[in-house]
Parts: sequence; structure tokens; C-alpha cells
Amino acid sequence: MILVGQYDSPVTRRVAIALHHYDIPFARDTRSIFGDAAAVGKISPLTRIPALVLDDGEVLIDSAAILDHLDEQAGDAALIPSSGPERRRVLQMTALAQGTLEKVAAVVYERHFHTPERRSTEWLDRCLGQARAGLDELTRRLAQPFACGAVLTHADVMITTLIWYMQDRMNEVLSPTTHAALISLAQQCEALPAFRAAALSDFEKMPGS
Ligand SMILES: N[C@@H](CCC(=O)N[C@@H](CS)C(=O)NCC(=O)O)C(=O)O
Repeated sequence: MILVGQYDSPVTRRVAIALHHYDIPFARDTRSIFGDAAAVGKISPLTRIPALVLDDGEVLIDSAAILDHLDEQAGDAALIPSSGPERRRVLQMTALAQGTLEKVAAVVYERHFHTPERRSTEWLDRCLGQARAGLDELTRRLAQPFACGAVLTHADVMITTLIWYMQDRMNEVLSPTTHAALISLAQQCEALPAFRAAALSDFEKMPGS
């Protein structure tokens, strides 16, 4: 199978981390979602990453839908409980982290694609407030030693790739004190083998960032 997307995309990297964690071999298509948009659009209908091209040619899109397929392959080793309140908790923590990422990315894109005089201050303030609220709520709900308790889950992976993205691109609502527990969780996860195997190469950067 082929994972399409560069690892500066937190949702692409989270799929890569799960693939490594599950020991599922894969190749990579690292063409840029911005620099090579036309080529990526031929694979991924919305011209978004990640996409996962299966061995029979089927293309899966959207990190959550891709992980649903990989979790099935992983069986008992899946990074999410199979049912019940524990599964709900992992899904909700992951959704909080992914939703926070969406608001952070909206700020990054607004600033990237618009000159300062064309940016909407109202939109930026709204997104920044939502991103801060997401981080606050994640911090409030965080368990120990991992986000949802004793074992690593998709929530840890999403939080870790989110924190990397914020530290790299837009860290103004990420507080080293208020959100210290999230930052420390991310540090702890980045040291794990699956995260290290999905480390970024120097070329994996949005143009102009
Ligand atoms: N919900 C989707 C979000 C995918 C997404 O937003 N990908 C970004 C990169 S992080 C992208 O492709 N951006 C380019 C664009 O939307 O034009 C997922 O989890 O896969």
C-alpha cells in the first residue's frame, strides 16, 4: 500500500504512526499537496491528504476512515478499544485534538493565502479562540500516563502530531504553562519507535512556511 502525503500534515503523520505501530509495511508518495496539487488530485478526489492506496488500487481518504480500516487489520492490537465508554473516550479525545488542528490549520491557511490587509481579523480571532478552547479542554480531560489512561491510543497520536504542528507553525495559543501536560505527553510519545519511524524529512514543509 502507498501512503500519500507529507508528514508535516498531522493527519497524514498520524496514519503513518499507526502503520508503523501495527508493523504494516507501506510505501510513500511524498508529492506536495500544494506544490504538486494536480498530481495528488488525480489520486485523492478532494486534493487532500492523507490518502491510502491499497494493494488492489482502492483509494481510502480521510485519516479517521483510513484508521478504521487499519484498526480492523490490527485486531486486538488496535489503538482503540473495540466498544463501550473506553472507545467513546478515545474517539472524543481524538475528535477534540483533530478539531483543534482544524482551527489551527484555518489560521495557518488564512495567513498563508491572504496578505495582512485581506485577512479577516474576526475569523482569525474566532479560530484562535476555538483552538485555545480545544487545548484547554484536552488538558482538562487528560489522563496519565497516556491521554486516555494506561495505554497508547489514537488520541495520543493525534495530540502529539497536533502539538508538533503548533510548535512548528502557530504556537501563539499553545501555553507552556497551561498546556504543559499536553506538551509533555507529546515529548513522551515522540520518543516511541513508531513516532520516530514517522519523523519528518527536511523537504516535508508547506511552501513558504
Ligand atoms: N479530515 C481530514 C482532513 C484532511 C486535511 O485537512 N488535510 C490537509 C493537510 S493536513 C490538506 O490536505 N489540506 C489541503 C487542502 O485542504 O486543500 C483527515 O483527517 O484526513
